[in-house]
Amino acid sequence: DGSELVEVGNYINANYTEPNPDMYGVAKGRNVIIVSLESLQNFVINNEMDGHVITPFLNELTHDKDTFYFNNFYHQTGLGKTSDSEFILENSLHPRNGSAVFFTHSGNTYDSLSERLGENGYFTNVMHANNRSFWNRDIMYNTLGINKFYDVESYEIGEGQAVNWGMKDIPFFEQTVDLMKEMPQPFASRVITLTNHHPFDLDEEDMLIPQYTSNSNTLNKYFQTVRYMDEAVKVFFDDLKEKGLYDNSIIIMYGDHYGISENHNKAMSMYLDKEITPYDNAILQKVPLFVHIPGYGKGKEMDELAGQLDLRPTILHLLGISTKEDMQMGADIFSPDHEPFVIFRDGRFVTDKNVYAQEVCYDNETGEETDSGACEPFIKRTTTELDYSDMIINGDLLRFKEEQTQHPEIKGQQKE
Ligand code: GP9
Ligand code: MN
Repeated sequence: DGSELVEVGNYINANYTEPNPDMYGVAKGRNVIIVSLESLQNFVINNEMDGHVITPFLNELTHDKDTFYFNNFYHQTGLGKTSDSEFILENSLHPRNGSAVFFTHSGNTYDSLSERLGENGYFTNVMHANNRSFWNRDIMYNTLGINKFYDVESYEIGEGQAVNWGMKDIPFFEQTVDLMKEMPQPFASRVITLTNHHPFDLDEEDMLIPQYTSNSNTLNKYFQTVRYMDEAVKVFFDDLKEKGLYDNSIIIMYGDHYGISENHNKAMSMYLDKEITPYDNAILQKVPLFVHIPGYGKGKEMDELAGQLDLRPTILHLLGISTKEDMQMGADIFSPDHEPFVIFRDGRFVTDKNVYAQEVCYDNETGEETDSGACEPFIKRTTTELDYSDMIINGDLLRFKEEQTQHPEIKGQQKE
């Protein structure tokens, strides 16, 4: 009931961090372009495979003056994969354990990023060349208050323009920019790529680097599709510039979840030239995050430890939109008070000092097992936060918040 909302609300209020005044509103009024980079893990950034650069364009962005590149940023998804990353971005809540929240709780009331952007005059939409019912998106996007879903029907897939799961990223981005040209501004578009998806199939002509050689066909092909996606992002930036949409936008890009599962540890161990422990598996859940603000000029590489739940408050604050009243569990990454503590959906966590995985406490610097005392307080906090997040979702608690804000008299009644 409503009293649970009060309990969770107290927890959330206690964790609220003030925005960084230097960053608050720096992208106010701009179009917002959020790119979900399919299965992109951070280990490929500024790295090579057999002497081949894997992500040349993204590497450039890591030292671009208009870009903040976060090299210590984690995905927090569960079984719902891409849809979980969308849920996290929209709500700054944890997804559900053991099932996809897009399927199980698409009828809830949420206080989504899209809804908040809509209230602030944005035309909100998602662009993704797949069937609209995949991951129950058609239903969930309505629930999240997203104005329009540009699904596969909005795209024309010409001869040779599809591979693997569907439309190739390069023609997808090209048509995406054409569609953006027609949108009312300011718009907020979430753009979801697809080519770099398991089993990482490509047409010969799109293979810009060779395959890796290991016992894992998956890892061998992964480098090639990542390289292709990198090229696609470059095309996207070029097109945005060419079509006049670049300067007045902010572009946020992040990896949605891992692409290489623990089943490929042997091959990964060969590539990284080290044994893969549970500590390493946790560290491998890093995905890159880029916050690109054309013309900003003061961007830099950031090693603040953060996760996907932090995206919602970070984005809203960059646009000068307050989140003080919001039921969110992440915090603005740019806030001076942002805490280096990332909780994974499965109960693992990372702090600046430790990594907790398989019920073992590791030293985050050395990767060595360490006294569990250091992890103890964070184990408790992890359980509490995951429980509270589940309480919000399972109890559909945000519907009470809506009643309270829309009908202040109800709030008064509850207080008595
Ligand atoms: C499907 C795409 C991939 O539309 O988002 O989903 P995933 O399998 O990565 O969750
Ligand atoms: Mn995905």
